[in-house]
Amino acid sequence: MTYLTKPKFHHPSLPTNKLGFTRRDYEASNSTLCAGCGHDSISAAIIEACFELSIEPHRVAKVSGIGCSSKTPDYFLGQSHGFNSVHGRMPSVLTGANLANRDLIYLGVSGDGDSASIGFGQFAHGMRRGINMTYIVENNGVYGLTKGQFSATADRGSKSKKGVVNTDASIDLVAIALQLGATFVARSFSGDKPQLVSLIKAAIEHRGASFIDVISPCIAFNNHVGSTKSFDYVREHNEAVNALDIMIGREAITIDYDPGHVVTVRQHDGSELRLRKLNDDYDPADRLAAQNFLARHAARGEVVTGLLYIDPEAEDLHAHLNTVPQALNSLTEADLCPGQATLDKLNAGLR
Ligand SMILES: Cc1ncc(C[n+]2csc(CCOP(=O)(O)OP(=O)(O)O)c2C)c(N)n1
Ligand code: SF4
Ligand SMILES: [Mg+2]
Repeated sequence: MTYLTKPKFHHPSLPTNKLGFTRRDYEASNSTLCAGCGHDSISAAIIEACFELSIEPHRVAKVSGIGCSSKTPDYFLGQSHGFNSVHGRMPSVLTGANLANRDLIYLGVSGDGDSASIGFGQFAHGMRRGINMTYIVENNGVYGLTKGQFSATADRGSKSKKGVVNTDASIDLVAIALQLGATFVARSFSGDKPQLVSLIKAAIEHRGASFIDVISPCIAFNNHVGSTKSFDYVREHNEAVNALDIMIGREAITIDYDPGHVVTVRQHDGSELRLRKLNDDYDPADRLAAQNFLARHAARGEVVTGLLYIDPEAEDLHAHLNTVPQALNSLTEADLCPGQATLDKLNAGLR
């Protein structure tokens, strides 16, 4: 059986958010992934983030490709829009939907195979165009769904379950996203729910291309000694540069911080993010320094996590293209047809 619905019953005293919804209202079918798969923890973090942000489920559009990771939108936000596209083609489907209707919150869910192997070109163009979306890669270094072949994010020198050593150089999607102009770039770990929930909330609030690479161990094919995407490896080599304590501005600051310990990032739309520094030298507003920092730590086998880069002045694709604010399906003939006189003038200008 590939589809199991969850019972709707829940305890009457479950906490509710500002809309009166419980966490159960953000769930969907039961997961059919392997018990312990990192991807299920990411689904739980998405549910928590949307619950805490009090998002109306019908305002979210989930778009994915193919893979165990791309199956997960079936397991969260059951009341939202969803489109399970072709392997590696999620970004273009999401771009089209976003251009047609900017009012929805776009959540792109993909895998390392889906985004760094077959869909690498699509990933790159999604990042450089500044589509207003939260793009999550559930990165396990293998093609989990097709039984554990190395993907393009597998580190050179890491070992497969059968002991084969990967000889290809790896693609670091965070480094690529930084280079191509994504305006919110983060890395997290499926085993660190508080960090992941805060990053997802901040990414949803950011207007522009938000990318989160989440190391998400595949317990069936890539969780052994010699893998650099296993739970043990990531726990031992995780270096978090900052932590988002409270993130949505508009709310009063209720925690006292040591001066100099917190960076407040004021975004274009007036929202604010508050970052607690874990590494005093790390500046998340400096794209070049972030690239350098990442490369130096990657060479030492370290996994740098946290909010790695943010451009508070970011604008999205609609601002770049100067599109109309309404959803395209709400435009009438009067909006779309410029009239005979304008057409005649246009045609005359082309003669
Ligand atoms: C065009 C095409 N090529 C190949 C496949 C076979 N295929 C299905 S999922 C997959 C890899 C999925 O890996 P990833 O995106 O990392 O997801 P995971 O299962 O690891 O979460 C492949 C190669 C396919 N479905 N379609
Ligand atoms: S094969 Fe790997 S990625 Fe797929 S569900 Fe199982 S543990 Fe998760
Ligand atoms: Mg994978």
